[in-house]
Amino acid sequence: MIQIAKTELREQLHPMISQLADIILKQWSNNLNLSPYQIPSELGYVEGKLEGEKITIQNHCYQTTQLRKLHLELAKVGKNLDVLHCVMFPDPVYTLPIFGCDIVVGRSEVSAAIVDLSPVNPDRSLPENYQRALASLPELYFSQIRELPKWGDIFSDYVLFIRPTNDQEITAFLQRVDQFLSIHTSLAAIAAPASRERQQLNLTRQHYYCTKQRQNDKTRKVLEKAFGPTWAEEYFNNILFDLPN
Ligand code: BLA
Repeated sequence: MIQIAKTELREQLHPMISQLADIILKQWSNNLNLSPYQIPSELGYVEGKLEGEKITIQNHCYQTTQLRKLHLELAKVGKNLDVLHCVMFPDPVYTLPIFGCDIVVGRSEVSAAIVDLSPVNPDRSLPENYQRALASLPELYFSQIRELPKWGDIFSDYVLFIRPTNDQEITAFLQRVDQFLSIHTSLAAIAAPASRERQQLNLTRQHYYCTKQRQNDKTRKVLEKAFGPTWAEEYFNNILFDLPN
């Protein structure tokens, strides 16, 4: 099991976030052959405060043969904003979707919970084995489905973007993330290298994904307020949504 360096931060976060962090780290350590991924050591655990509230960020980063970067970030902003951010970027040698998940809790209410296996096919379709596995999951009902932002054309038809309204919906969302991760870790581990041409396309699509995610002004605003615009821009480009070489 992966050890959490600073358990204190996780314990201070909303239970939906600490439960999801457990689910993600368990899936990674049980189902993948992880190697460490070096991020600049000063960015593993970050505290910032410019205007207003203190922000604390904790990063976990790993890699496998097929996945160039598995990133889980937990953040606490002042007393009232908790965030979980997770992306699993494939190595472009493999034609695999990009797993992404974000949970935002403001004043103890979960305002946004999103999870997706985002396609790297230009027609936004997923590989057939993913489609089969996802189509066989039971249908879920959530009372508040949120509208995707303008930059959200990167997401698949299986994206789940909700504002959970009770504990049942929170549990259902967590289960769905667990199922996405079971599917993804098992299918990613058996993926074979793509043709040279396809690898180039995978790279281009990953650039597109990162370019779109960097347009999330809500995330940018939080980081800018705590660390200033230059730091926020660098963090976006080098830690959250860095492009593969
Ligand atoms: C929304 N993300 C948000 C919001 C905040 C953050 C404050 C607004 C909450 C709301 O609309 O209810 C903040 N998210 C952060 C911060 C970090 C973060 C500070 O990750 C990191 C330090 N965002 C992602 C990933 C996805 C994602 C991987 O990082 C999806 C796979 C999605 N976040 C996402 C979306 C919204 C959001 C779609 C709603 C944006 C909107 O409605 O305009």
